[in-house]
Amino acid sequence: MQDDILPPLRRSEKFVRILIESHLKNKLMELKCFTTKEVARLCRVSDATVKRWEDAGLLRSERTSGGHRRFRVEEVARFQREQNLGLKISNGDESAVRAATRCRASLHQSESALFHSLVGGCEEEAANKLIGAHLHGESLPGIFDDLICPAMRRVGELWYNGELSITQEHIATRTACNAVFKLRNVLPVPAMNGALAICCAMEADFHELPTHLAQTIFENEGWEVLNFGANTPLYSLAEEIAQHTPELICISVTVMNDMERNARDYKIFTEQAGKFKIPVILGGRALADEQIRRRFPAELYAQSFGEVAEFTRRLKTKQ
Ligand code: B12
Repeated sequence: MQDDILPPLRRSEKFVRILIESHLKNKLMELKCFTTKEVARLCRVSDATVKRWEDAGLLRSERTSGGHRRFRVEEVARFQREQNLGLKISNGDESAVRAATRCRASLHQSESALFHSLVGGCEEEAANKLIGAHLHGESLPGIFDDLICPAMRRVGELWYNGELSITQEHIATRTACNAVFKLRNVLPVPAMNGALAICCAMEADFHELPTHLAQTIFENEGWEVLNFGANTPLYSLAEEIAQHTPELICISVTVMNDMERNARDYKIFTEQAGKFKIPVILGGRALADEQIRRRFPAELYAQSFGEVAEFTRRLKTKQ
């Protein structure tokens, strides 16, 4: 039946149905589709390039009722696969595919998907999981606290139980670091607030991943960051403070080997930080020990990257 010969009530019913369908379509598209900007970030090209692909019919899109382009997840995946974009296999991934298959066969099925990508050394796969979580609205601290940390904790447990070798642990950490760098590259650039944060891990602590996570959190809040990485002597950090006078210092302590020496160096270091009224955040599993906390006073003992982000935001509002 044609629209113009429908009785008035039927016509308004049809109008309401169209409205509901259009609303549902928009909602569905929000759930399962990427915006032009998101596709651009995934493929590491500009928004204009994505629009050109769409205009040329290479990448199919749908339109919202407002006329905006929306790209279905499967369509973007097809396009990336066919064009070898964004999902390219990077250094180490090819041999890693075989290693991953071996690991997947021998390890428990119940491990997280990210865990498998990390232990298998599949950088792109791991990065896509993190980027996917970000695009689906997971916060950055959430990605770190709820995806990366549990996967790395599992790596540590299996290593401790002798089910993963040291080399597999090394591959997992390197893969996690590289995946975090890739995620960092697609994060929207925040408005910079002109503040500087310094982060590192304490001397004799070789765990570097927490320093990269802290760095990314600060950057995401609009801070400039100097990350000195693992194994940073406190006397050397004190010199950097005098030179750069940062607004915040964040030190990661996963393991504490020589507590007496570290406590001595830390006292001198905090005197220097105190002169410039610079707050110090300490984070890491070594700080779970009450005795260690007593010897290492700090403005915050962060137990999660969510707490770091929160603390940083509160500092910012004071400025
Ligand atoms: C990778 C790894 C290594 C690598 C690091 C490589 C690298 N380039 O970074 C290498 C091989 C060097 C290594 C060495 C060792 N490791 Co190690 N390692 C790990 C592993 C698997 C992952 C570490 C990691 O990056 N985690 C990611 C962080 C962010 O997660 P997390 O530690 O759970 O942190 C949580 C909080 O503590 C907090 N947090 C942690 N750090 C920070 C920092 C900031 C700033 C903030 C805000 C929050 C925060 O947030 C997280 C969320 O809750 C852990 C397992 C684990 N549980 O993590 C073991 C682990 C930390 N290592 C351990 C051990 C024993 C060692 C060695 C002593 C082994 C040995 N006998 O040689 C040496 C020590 C070397 C040294 N002097 O540093 C133990 C520590 C046990 C303990 N006493 O607490 C663990 C827990 C493994 C285990 N299950 O037994 N390790």
